[in-house]
Formats: sequence, structure tokens, C-alpha cells
Amino acid sequence: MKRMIVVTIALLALGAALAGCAKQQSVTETPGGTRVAISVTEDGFVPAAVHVPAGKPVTLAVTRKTTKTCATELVMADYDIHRELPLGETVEIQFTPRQAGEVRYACGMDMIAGKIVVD
Ligand SMILES: [Cu+2]
Repeated sequence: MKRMIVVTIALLALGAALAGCAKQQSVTETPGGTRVAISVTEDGFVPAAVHVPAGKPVTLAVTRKTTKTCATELVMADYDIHRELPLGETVEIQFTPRQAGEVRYACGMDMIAGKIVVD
């Protein structure tokens, strides 16, 4: 009986780990650093939060897929980044996180936002 419980807990832990990976589908490690695919949809920036490792360059590959939102540009104030997001084009935005923590970005009016969590 005890053994069953241990096995069950192990399976649950594995399931949780896999679910964690699934949420990170938009993040890929490349020789040049971490690549993060972000879409702009009617739901805003999707996914709105991603985790990246510290100390590596990050490339955000942002594709705006809707006209029904005011997120036509991406502003990352902490890194002096301000880029237009033309409809249907993938815009690559590069920066290297200086420290662990959250890096926030938003539309030009600072209404629709997302974040990069640096672990
Ligand atoms: Cu806005």
C-alpha cells in the first residue's frame, strides 16, 4: 500500500513537470540564447508570461495577428526598447536580462502588458 502511494506521488510529480514544460512551448533554447515566440491576439500578448534563464541573450519573436487591439507596438521601458509591430510580421527584439526578476513590456499606452520572468 505504501508503495502504491509512493508511485502515485511520483506520477503526479512527473505530470506536473510535463505540464510545466507544455506551458513553455513558446520558449526554445538556441546556440544564440533563448528564443521566445509571442503572438499579439485579441487576448493581448500570448503567452503573457514566460520564464527564461538568466545570463543569456533573449530574442522575442513577436507576431501581431490582429487589428482589434491597441498593441501595435511593444515598449520595454527597462531596456529602452520601443518597436513597431506591423500586422503579420515577426519582429525580433533582442536584449540580455541584467538580473533575475521580472521584465515588463506593454503596448504604447501601457495598457496591454506581458512579462518575461528571468530565473
Ligand atoms: Cu494600448
